[in-house]
Amino acid sequence: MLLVILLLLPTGSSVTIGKIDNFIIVGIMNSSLARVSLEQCLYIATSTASSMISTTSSSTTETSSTTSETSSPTLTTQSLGRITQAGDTIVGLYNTTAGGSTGGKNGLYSGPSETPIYAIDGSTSTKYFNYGVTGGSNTTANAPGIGTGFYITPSISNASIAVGLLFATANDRPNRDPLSVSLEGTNSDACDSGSSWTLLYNGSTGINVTSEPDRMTYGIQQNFSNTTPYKSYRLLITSKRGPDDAVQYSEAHIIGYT
Ligand SMILES: [Ca+2]
Repeated sequence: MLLVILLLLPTGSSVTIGKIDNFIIVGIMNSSLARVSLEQCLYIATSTASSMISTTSSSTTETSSTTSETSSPTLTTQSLGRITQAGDTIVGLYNTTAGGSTGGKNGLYSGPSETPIYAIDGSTSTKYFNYGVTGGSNTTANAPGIGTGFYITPSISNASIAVGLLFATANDRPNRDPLSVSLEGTNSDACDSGSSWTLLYNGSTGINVTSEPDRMTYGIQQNFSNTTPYKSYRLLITSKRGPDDAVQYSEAHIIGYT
């Protein structure tokens, strides 16, 4: 900025031009009145310059302060994905219903290669197979395998929030496909006690009901509302496609926030 201050004084006075930074001073030097005017002029110029510098500094400070407030927001994020994964602590169940205590566990598998760990290993080439108490040689009823499942304590977090389920079919026998399921959560270590569980979901597995889906294929993820974190979960099959000796599926994952 360029500021010019012009003093008008009596005829005969000589003119002196001075400059302070960006300020040009025009004054009178041959009379006491003129000197006073020049001194006042210099004072005004200096004061004005200081005031402007001060104002500029203040603006800069305010701008910096505003920028600082904008660049430091507090953000809270949660990660949505599979809560369950290979290596989690998982216990196979049978003869068990939601709200009830464990009716049986760690048994009625077809063999060591089809235990619950294969429902969470991330591979649709492996499966979890359970006859349940009415299974085995009984291939004509719908009951075999109903009431089987597992409880699991995810290692990813001890306070996950479950909001979905994702199943995948096994390699054969579509009538063994699970069609409906219940999911409960607990923060207790008393996983065999029915009273420790809270029901979170009771509905479709997401495996197609009306037509037989491809083998070793994921169904549609089923979503539900829940905002409560839990340490452990219990998943129980409540129906299957048709008469056969067991329930089986290649994958069963809980989806949620950690
Ligand atoms: Ca598997």
